Amino acid sequence: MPEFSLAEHPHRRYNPLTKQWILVSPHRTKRPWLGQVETAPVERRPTYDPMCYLCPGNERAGGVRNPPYRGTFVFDNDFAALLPGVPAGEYRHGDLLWARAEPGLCRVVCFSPDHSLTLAAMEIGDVRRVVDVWTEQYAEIGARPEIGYVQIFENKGAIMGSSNPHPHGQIWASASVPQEPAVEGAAQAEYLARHGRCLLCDYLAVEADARERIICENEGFVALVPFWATWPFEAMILGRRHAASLLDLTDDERTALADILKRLTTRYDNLFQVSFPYTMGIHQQPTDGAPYPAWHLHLHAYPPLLRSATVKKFMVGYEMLANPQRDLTPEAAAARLAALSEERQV
Ligand code: H2U
Ligand code: ZN
Repeated sequence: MPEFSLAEHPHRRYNPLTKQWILVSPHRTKRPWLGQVETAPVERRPTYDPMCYLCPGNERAGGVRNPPYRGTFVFDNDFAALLPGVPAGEYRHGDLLWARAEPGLCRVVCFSPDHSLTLAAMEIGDVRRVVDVWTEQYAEIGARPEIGYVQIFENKGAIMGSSNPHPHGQIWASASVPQEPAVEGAAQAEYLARHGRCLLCDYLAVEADARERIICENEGFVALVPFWATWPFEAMILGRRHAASLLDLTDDERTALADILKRLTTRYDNLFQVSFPYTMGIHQQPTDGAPYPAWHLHLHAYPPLLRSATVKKFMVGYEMLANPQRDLTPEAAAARLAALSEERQV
């Protein structure tokens, strides 16, 4: 029998943040691809779209008109999934039916007045202003006594469900800590209790040593394909220093975060020569007032594209019934992303 190889043999990988497993089938990337291969036309957008509900001066669905903003612009989501002032209440039938009222709020953050831009195409200084707005929003919303967690994210591209190509992201804040950050928070706390060190500080040290999955890096942050990545070109942005939230970043680190965001998203666009769709978000310390020494700020980017601008990964079959699976190894994905230019080619 040949020796076990991560690059050759089917195996499972463990995600220490979520305690879930992923099936990796590297031998399958050798199978022939008989599906259609298409190239998507590169979409060119105007800098202003009179029909866009996020462009400066335009009217939104609820009838409110946007101000003639020149930088970033934040407003309360007109169709908010979470609402403030929900009456406290619980519905319970033993251990079987259980529901609880969930107050919160939702906001939309326009990254730029320019309808044609994306984070990748924006100037670093303008991306830095987005980081500043995220930080201010996290501080302001998180300070509210009824808010326990602030989720900042961006859905980019129609296939990710984004309703509008205007550069924007969302903030959903809730009373309780939602599932994903709760699981990651518990895993980080458990690791700290067991090892006396931070899970993601230790993980970053392992990756810095292995240098097999790093995409790009700067003084403050490292972008890498995690060992346990589920999506083909999934990435994680990790702070080099143990910061629990955006509030703990220094001025230089905020600029470094803007820099790594622009560089990673530019590489994404260059990969298949298309404005690359993804869901990206910031995971950070809850704002419920409890101490969180184990929380290490990080970002996840989950892009669905698989092998071209039109071939998308779906989580179906085995993945819905058993566990997620991938063919391309995280090492191969990282090597492809690391080899790309940081000059915009799209
Ligand atoms: P997405 O593109 O990620 O769906 O974000 C756009 C958000 O903007 C979405 O949550 C909100 C939608 O509810 N929205 C408004 O608040 N006002 C509008 O006039 C249209 C869309
Ligand atoms: Zn617009």
